[in-house]
Amino acid sequence: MAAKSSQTPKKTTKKEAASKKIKFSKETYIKWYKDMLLMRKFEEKAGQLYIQQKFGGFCHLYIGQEAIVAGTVSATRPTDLHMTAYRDHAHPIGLGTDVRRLMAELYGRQTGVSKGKGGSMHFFDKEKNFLGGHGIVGAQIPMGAGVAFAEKYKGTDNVTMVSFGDGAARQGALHETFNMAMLWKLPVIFIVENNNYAMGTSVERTTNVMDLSKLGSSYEMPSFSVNGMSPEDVHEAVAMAAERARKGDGPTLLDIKTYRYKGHSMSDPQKYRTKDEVKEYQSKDPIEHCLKVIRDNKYLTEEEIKDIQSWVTNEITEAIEFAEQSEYPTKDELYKDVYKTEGYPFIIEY
Ligand SMILES: Cc1ncc(C[n+]2csc(CCOP(=O)(O)OP(=O)(O)O)c2C)c(N)n1
Ligand SMILES: [Mg+2]
Repeated sequence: MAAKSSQTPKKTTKKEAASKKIKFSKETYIKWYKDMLLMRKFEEKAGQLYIQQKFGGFCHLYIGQEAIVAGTVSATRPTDLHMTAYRDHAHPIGLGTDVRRLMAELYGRQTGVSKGKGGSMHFFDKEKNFLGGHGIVGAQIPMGAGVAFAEKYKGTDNVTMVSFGDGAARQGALHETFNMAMLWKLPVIFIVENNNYAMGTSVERTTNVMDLSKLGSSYEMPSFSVNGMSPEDVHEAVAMAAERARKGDGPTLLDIKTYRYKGHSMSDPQKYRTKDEVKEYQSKDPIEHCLKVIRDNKYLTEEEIKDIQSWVTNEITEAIEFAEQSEYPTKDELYKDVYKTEGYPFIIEY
C-alpha cells in the first residue's frame, strides 16, 4: 500500500513568518529561474543518458527539490561552504560549477570535477567551496560540523551548510554532532532535505516524531520547518540561520519540506507512493513559480525568456560533447588522491 505523505508543504512557520521582510528583486527571480532550469534540464538529460548506458554507477536525481539549492545559494556568500549527500548534481550547478565538468564526471572522464574518479555521487568543486557528494548516508553530518569547527578555529566568518535527507536524519551520528555543534556554537546550518522518503520508506514508517525540526529540541538548537517548494522561504530561513552563525550564535536546524518527482535512483518502481501525490507537488513547482513571477511582473519579455531556455539547452548540448570527447583517467591516477598514512602496510606503492 502506498504510504500517505506526511508532508503537505505548508508555509514557513512561526518566527520566520513574523520576520518576513525580504523583497526579492527582479535579478533574484531571473537568477533563480535560470539556475533551476539548468539544474532541471541537466538532470533530465542525465536520466536519459543513464538509460542509454552512456555512463554507469548510480544516479540520483534532485528534480523537484531545486528550490532548496536556489534559496540557499542566494542567501549565502561565495566564501561559505556546502556539503551534501549523493543526490548532488544541483548543488554545484547552483554554486556556478561549469556543467561541462559535471557531465564529464558523470561520464567518468579525466576532465570531470573529481577527475572522473567520483561519478554521480561524488561531485566536488573546491573552487566553489562545494565539499561533496557523499555516498554514506549521514556521513556528511559530522564531517560538516568538522568543517564548521575548522572555519571557527581559523577565525573566518564563513558558514557551513550541511544538507542531508530525512532518512539520514535517523543516523546516530546526528545526535553526537548536534551536541558538539551546540556546545561549541559552530557556524553550521543543518539542512534536512526532507522529501519524505528514504528510498521507499516514508518518514511516518520510521518514527513517531513526524516533525523532524523537533530533533534539535533536546540540544536547544533553534529549529524551523520550511516550505522547500518556495525559494523565497528557503532564502529567508537560510539567511536568518547564516546571520546567527556569523554572529557566533551557533547552529540552526532547518527541516525543509520538499519532494523528488523521480524515483530514489534510476531503478525504482515507486510502489510506495501514488501518482496523485507526485502531481500534487508538481503543481507547486518552483521553476514554474519563478517563471510566473517573472511574467506577472514583466521582468522579462517572452523573447528574453526564450533566450534563457535556449542558453540552457545549448549548455547541456556542449556539456555532452565535452564529456564524450574527453579521455578516461589514466592508470597512474588509480593511487592518486587516495587518503593514506605514510607506511600504511596495505597500500602498495607502484
Ligand atoms: C550508511 C548507509 N546505509 C544505507 C545506505 C543505502 N542507502 C542509500 S540512499 C538511502 C536512503 C537515504 O534517504 P534520505 O536520507 O532520505 O535521502 P534521499 O535519498 O531521500 O535524498 C539508503 C538507505 C547507505 N548508502 N549508507
Ligand atoms: Mg529522503
